[in-house]
Parts: sequence; structure tokens; C-alpha cells
Amino acid sequence: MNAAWIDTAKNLKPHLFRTQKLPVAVSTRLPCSNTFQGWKMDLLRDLGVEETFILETSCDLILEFKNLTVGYVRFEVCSFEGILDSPIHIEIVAGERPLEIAQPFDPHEGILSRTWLQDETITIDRLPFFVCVQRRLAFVYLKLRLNDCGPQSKVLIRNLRCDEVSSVPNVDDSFLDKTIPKWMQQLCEVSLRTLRLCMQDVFEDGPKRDRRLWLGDLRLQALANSVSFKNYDLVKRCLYLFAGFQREDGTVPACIYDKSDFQAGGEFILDYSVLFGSTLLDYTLHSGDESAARQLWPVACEQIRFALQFLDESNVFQDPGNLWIFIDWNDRLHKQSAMHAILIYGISQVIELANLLGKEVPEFIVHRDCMRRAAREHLRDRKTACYFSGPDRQISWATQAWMILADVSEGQEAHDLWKALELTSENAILPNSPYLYHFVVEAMIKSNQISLARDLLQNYWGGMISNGATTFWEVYNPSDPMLSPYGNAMVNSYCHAWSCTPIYFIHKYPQLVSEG
Ligand code: RAM
Repeated sequence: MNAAWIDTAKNLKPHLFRTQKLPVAVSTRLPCSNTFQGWKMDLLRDLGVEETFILETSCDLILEFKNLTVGYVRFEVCSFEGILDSPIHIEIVAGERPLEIAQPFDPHEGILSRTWLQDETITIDRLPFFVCVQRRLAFVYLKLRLNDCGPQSKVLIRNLRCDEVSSVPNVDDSFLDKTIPKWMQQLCEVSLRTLRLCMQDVFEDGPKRDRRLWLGDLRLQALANSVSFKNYDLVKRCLYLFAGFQREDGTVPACIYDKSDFQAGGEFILDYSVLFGSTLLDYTLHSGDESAARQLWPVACEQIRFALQFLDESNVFQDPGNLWIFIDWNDRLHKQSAMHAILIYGISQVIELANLLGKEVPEFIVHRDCMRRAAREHLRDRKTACYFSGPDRQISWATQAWMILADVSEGQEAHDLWKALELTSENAILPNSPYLYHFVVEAMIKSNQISLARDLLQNYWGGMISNGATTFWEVYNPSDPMLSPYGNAMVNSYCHAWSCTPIYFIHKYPQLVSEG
């Protein structure tokens, strides 16, 4: 642990901006087999500005906000009819998706805590009463229910609002280019909202869950931030946090908690750690501030050195089996070859950082070149022309994408790799998360497959929008609506950091627009 670096991070604490958001509609939920996840919200009536609602015993009032919002809900409860015979219970349920409003939370299933689901019960003894929900909520829908009211069967709800919070002010239209196709504008708008709502005291992965700083998510958030809000101090703060919590063996933790004081999570993720240097390089290039890179440079090198111990005598990465290699949320994915390529990529990025800082890293150059040769020699299937992973020679999108990003596959061969992948499509393992899809799009652009990249942006991220998203999701597999890494789609995060990069692609690569 490096207390001075953690202090640097603490001193970069951002100001939180507040914006008031009001509900726009009263809705009801209906089961609907042809909507994603099986529920839809039906409009009962649109709302004006200062609406008052009557809440009746055991009847749900479902309020809908225009877009997903993150913040503090408050409202007044006033008497309407009768005497307040006994205390009132008002139950509040907040949901990012109709699913959370439509289905009961209990009995709770899955591997994560029930407490991530957003519900509260408020007890009221006297009216009028001002409710300020203490917990910061992330939601589109808010369900209120009046319970145990005694003879008093109705109350009034007044002035309901959410004080939205973020470390960047409310989305400003100036980031949106009105000359690009409508669907791209929508992707940009949803990307910006996703990013902005994840920008709190640190870059959070998801404002509903985990509300934590994760190294892999940070990298993609920082990219989207570089073409939009340009809040480089927040990126710097997060980099110093990871570096400040460096462990005995030189590695950085995969995540940081921001609860009472900062604390490092116990998790270590090898692919995240290897990309620390890449995030540092991006920060330096985007912000123009070299001083952080000069200080944190040794940390970037240590991540690479740690990972290099897992190369075998042929310079092929071997999974030691006791480390978390993430790549994507997919139990079927064989990760060894993608990890091999990520390590090459990570080394290349550290070499680029070295060049920028005027440092020499000859041993990294040797490793990078040997590992590229090893991949071509040992991990490429001559018959299919694809790169494979493991004894069963598994072919996946993850492995192909990372081999291109690592410059193992280049030029025409990289361009043709996508065709080869399509030909093996029956067996190839597809991505499940926008995190891996990000690298797939990046690899498609790099190998000059512009229309493939554009189609993927339109169909995958655009698909979430067609399914009602106003912010992008943690996982999305169009053919598996209830997919959840945690065994319960209700705890999935539907405003998730790592999915916010369409705006980055659209700004960074004008050919996505011009070659339309
Ligand atoms: C989850 C979160 C986070 C991700 C890790 C690996 O807990 O979704 O975004 O980085 O997994």
C-alpha cells in the first residue's frame, strides 16, 4: 500500500452535481411473451409537472421516469381521508427494468446478496411526513404501495422527485453530433447517459450494483470519457487508487470499494491487471499529463512481469488454474489463448508508454515478439485459419479479436479472419457481455472490417435500445434474455460502465459514419 498515492487520489475527490428529475408517466405492468424478459409497461397516463397521487391500500402506484436515473428520491405523504388509526407502511420498490417491478424479489435466488435489489419500507406515525430515501437508487420505475393502514385507506403523495447525482453535470447536447445517422445519435446519447451515471465519487461499474471501481471497466469508461466529458482528474484519481493499493507481489487489485474509506477488494483478475499500463497510457495521451505516468510507470511494468511467469518453454501462456482470468462472462469460454493475446497487447502498450517517457524496455520487446511467433506457431489452426484455445482447440470470438488487437494476426489475414470465423460459426463461442463486444468492434475496425463493426454497433447496442434500454447493460445476449452471471437477471446491472463505448467508436473512427 502506498499512502501518498492514496492521498493523491483522495485529494481529487469530485464535486457531485444534482439535477432534479420528475416522473413522466403512471404505468402498469403486463406480462408480454414477445417483449425481452417477458414484461412490458403500459402507459396509464402522462404526467404534468406538479402531480399529486392518491395511494390506496394494497394498490400499486407505478411511476415511470423518462430515462434511467441515479439519485435520491423524496416526496411528501399527506392525509387524504379518515383518521390515522395506526402507523402506515409505504413500500418502495425501484427497478431498472420492468422485471424488477413485475416480479416479487422473494424468494431470492442467485449467488449475490438480496440486498442489491432495491426495496425499502418506510413507517409513518404522523402526517404530513417527508420521505427522503437514504439509499441512492438507480431506476426507471418506482413502485409505491401502501400497507397496514388501518381504517385510513388512502393517502396523498406530493412533490415526488429524484435528485439525480453525478460528477458531471447533466448531459449536454454539445457532445452529440447531429449530422450522423439517427441510430448513431441514439447510441451516443445512451452511451453518454450510461457513462455519466456511472461517474460518481469514482468511476463505478454500475450505480445499482456493484457500485465499485473495477479496473477493466475503468479502462473503457476512460476511453468514452476522452471523447466526451474529458474529466481526466477522475481517471487519475482511480489510477492512483489502484496503484496505491498495490499488493506485496506487485499486482494491483481488480476492484476498489468506496464505502467508508477506500478499501481494496480481495479479487485479482489477471487480464485486468495486464491492462493497467494501457489505461495509464491512454490517460497520458488524452490528458497530456505525463507526471502520473512517470510515478506509476513501475506499477505498470510489475503487472506485466507478474503475468510473464506463466509462459511455458514455448512462450505460450499457460493458465495456472488458480487465478481469475475474466475475458467475458461465459463459463464455456476457454480463456488461455485470449489471455495470451491480451498479455502481448498489454506488453505493447507498456512499450508505447516507455517510448513516450523516454525509457527502455528491451526485455519486453523480446517477450512480445516471441509470444507473437508462438501464437502463430502453436495456436493457429491451419485448417480453419482461426486461432484456437485449449486441448479441444476451441474457437471463439474472444480469441480472434484479441489476436488481432495483439497484432498476431495482421493485414489481409486479420481481415479474412472474420470470414473464417463465420465459416466455423456453429462451434464458435460468442461473447455475452458488452465488455468483450467492445474488443470485437475494436478488432473489426483494426482489420478494416468497417461494415461488420457498424452492423455490430447497430444490432448489439442498438438491440438493447430496441428492448427499452435508456442506458446500456452489463450483459446482453439477444437469444438468452434471462442470462445472468449471478443466477438472477434482476440483480444484473442495466446501467453498466463497460457498455458505454459506442460513443468512443463513433467519435474516434469517422469511417464508421462515412463508409455507410
Ligand atoms: C462484475 C461487474 C464488473 C466486472 C466484474 C468482473 O462484478 O460486472 O463490471 O468488472 O464483474
